Amino acid sequence: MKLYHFPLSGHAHRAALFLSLAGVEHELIPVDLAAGAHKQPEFLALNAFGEVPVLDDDGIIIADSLAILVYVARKIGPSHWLPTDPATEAEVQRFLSVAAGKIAYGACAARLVTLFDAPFRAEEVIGRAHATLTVIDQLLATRSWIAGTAQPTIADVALYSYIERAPEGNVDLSTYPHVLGWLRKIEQLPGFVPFARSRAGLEA
Ligand SMILES: N[C@@H](CCC(=O)N[C@@H](CS)C(=O)NCC(=O)O)C(=O)O
Repeated sequence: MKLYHFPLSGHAHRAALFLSLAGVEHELIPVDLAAGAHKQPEFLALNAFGEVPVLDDDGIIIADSLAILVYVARKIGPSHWLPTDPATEAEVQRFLSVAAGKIAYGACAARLVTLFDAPFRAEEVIGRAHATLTVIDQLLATRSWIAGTAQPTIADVALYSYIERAPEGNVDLSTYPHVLGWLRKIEQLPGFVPFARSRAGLEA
């Protein structure tokens, strides 16, 4: 499979991370966001929203990081990554929604402010990041993995990248011991690949 990718994108990282964790052979195709390559007709033909990541599985095009996680999890066949029991699958979906909502407009947005000068109000997005992390930390006090399963799911993968790099957006993780423990457990999974580090925010 080919993954259209940008190293500083947490959305692209979560897709690349899952391909690696799932043991799926893949090639990373760099997309030069700084040069606007994602807004050129060739890339827009793959994803009309003009965003990375995009997966190309032998001509089957999947745009959107969370859609890629679902596609790859289904493609590899039954596994712990995307359980089919209705209640468990719904719990996984619940946290994919957290990744697409509270995390995107919280920890992710806070990092966009420090890395790319994005026009968000830092106080607001950092506040949203902390409100989300507080709940996730409470949940992880009683759950090994975020969807309450015995083994990791794509919900853990979906949440990992922007939470782990949240300090780059001035979101301090030190008061979330269960989140920190969960991040380290993900990093120990076979096939784990790290998200690029930037000198920004609390990591400057
Ligand atoms: N919902 C999309 C969001 C992807 C996204 O926001 N990608 C960013 C990089 S982190 C992007 O390509 N931004 C370029 C732009 O919007 O101009 C996903 O989950 O893949």
